[in-house]
Amino acid sequence: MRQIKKIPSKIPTFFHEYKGTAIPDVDVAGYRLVVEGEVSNRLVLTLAELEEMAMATEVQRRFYCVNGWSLSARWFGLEIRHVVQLVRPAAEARFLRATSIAGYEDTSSVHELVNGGAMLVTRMNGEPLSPERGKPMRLMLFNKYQFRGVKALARIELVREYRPGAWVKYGYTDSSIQPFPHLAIESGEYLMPDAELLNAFEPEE
Ligand SMILES: Nc1nc2c(c(=O)[nH]1)N[C@H]1C(S)=C(S)[C@@H](COP(=O)(O)O)O[C@H]1N2
Ligand SMILES: [Mo]
Repeated sequence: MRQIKKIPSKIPTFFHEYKGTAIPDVDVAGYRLVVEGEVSNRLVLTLAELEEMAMATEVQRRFYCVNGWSLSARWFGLEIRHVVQLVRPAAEARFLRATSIAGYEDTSSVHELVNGGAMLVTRMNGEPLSPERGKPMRLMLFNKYQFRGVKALARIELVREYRPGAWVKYGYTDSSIQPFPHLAIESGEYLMPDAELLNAFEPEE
């Protein structure tokens, strides 16, 4: 039986790879995002290099979690369509796989990312991303559930093959945003529960 020791008072956000442990800080000076796979122009980018690109923009958009809440904020970064133009993937490489520093991954259709204005985000509401929010860089989707939007990005690959990510393995076969009402949160920065609260959830047997 499912046991909940304590009812959370905050909206749980998710960082599977650090569940129950402290989210480590990231050394921004040593950080590099690698974009590779079936591309003619492999990219290695520092945080500053991405932020200084002329195509970088800021948008006010809402993202949706499959667990029924949504969050609107200002996001600064680079749209995936620019990343695709820069690396020039092979025609067969129709998927984009994103992997976090600690190994959480998900794979999305490049077409869906480009169409939905997906971005590599480095700032939320004008501030650099906090470790909870995916410092120093995250992928963000606005037309699909955010479990595909990998936080604390280490690597992007343009690939031929789809591979199910963490949430699809849990049984979410379709990442389309469902029409039921989501709990709407406006620009909240302090939503991440502490480790104690995360531990209050007992996994289902
Ligand atoms: N690396 C990593 N990225 C992740 C996740 C994760 O567990 N690990 N969870 C995803 C899910 S399910 C959601 S809803 C959002 C939560 O983003 P937030 O913490 O900014 O609310 O991050 C997504 N990106
Ligand atoms: Mo989520």
